[in-house]
Amino acid sequence: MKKFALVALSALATVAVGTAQAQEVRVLNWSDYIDEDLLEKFTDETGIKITYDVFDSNEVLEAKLLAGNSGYDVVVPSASFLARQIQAGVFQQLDQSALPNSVHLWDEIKAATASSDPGNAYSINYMWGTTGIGVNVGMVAERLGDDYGSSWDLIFDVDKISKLSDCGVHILDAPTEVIPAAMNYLGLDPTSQDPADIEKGGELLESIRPYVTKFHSSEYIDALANGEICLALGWSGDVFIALYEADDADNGVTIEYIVPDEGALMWFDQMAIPTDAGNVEEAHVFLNFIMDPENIAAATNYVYYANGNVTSQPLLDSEVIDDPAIYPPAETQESLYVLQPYPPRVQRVVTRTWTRVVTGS
Ligand code: SPD
Repeated sequence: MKKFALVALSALATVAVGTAQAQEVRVLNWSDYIDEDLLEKFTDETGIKITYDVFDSNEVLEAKLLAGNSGYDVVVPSASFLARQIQAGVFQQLDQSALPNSVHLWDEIKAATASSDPGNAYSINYMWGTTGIGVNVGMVAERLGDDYGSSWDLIFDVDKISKLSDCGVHILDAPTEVIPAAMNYLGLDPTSQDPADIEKGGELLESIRPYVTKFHSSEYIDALANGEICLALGWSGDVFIALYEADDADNGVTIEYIVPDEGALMWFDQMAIPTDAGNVEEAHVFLNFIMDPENIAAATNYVYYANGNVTSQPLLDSEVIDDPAIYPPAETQESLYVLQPYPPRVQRVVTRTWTRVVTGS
């Protein structure tokens, strides 16, 4: 720990108090992913100052990490990206002796994340969720009828999405999630790494592109909540944030989150410490704080994402723990798939395909 240094300077018994070296931790997390009161609580409890920045794309985070010297002590890649980053030497192994709260982690989630991080040696789960559809109930019912269903048809059937285009459609700018969703809709294995399957997913996306207002990974929260858009391919908790924002605003907007019938991606966001982090001890203190059941329950109650901490579950609001779209029951879980990291050769195909979808060239 860096503490005040008291240094005797001379025989004249002059005593100087050395410059206080404030302890700090620098965290880079997804946008709209924490209750800021929790950050204040961290500093109040530990005396460690926190610098907190946000991002909204695994690809952007990966580029920063691979370039080195990111300047961050804690970052939060999704598990399917983390695996490749561990192999590239981006992260350091966690010091388990500094993480006593890891006893609260949920074995089921640990087992799932171990396929990307064997033994969970480099990361802890922060939150997990699904990638599905956010709907403005009134606007979509007006255009498709009350029985608009719960299928990926809403996004991938040209006949349906073309009728929703005028009320606004956002799709995540997340190639490794959206292309597999399209492959899944086509009846292909969404986890396939065959370039021909990825191309087919891309072709389907190109066919719906004229009806998409924007590819973006965070603006859809406010846009859904304000009634600026009626459809979003987005992340579970973000759609719930929009739902409750609209409720609070009492603006007549009703939002629904759909885990589509055909199945959806289940993903895991993992906190990890870069190899070149400057504040390793403080980073562990932060991870341990996050794993305190009371703290992670507060985070989940605020952002509506499920977490990987089993002891926190009795502390969750019932509108969170009892919502099957946030904590999916076993039967829903059967329709969910988990992605494995793409090797660089396949990742290049995904990136090329996505550029064609988004730019139309
Ligand atoms: N607003 C927080 C969004 C967090 C989304 N994590 C993305 C995981 C994708 N696999």
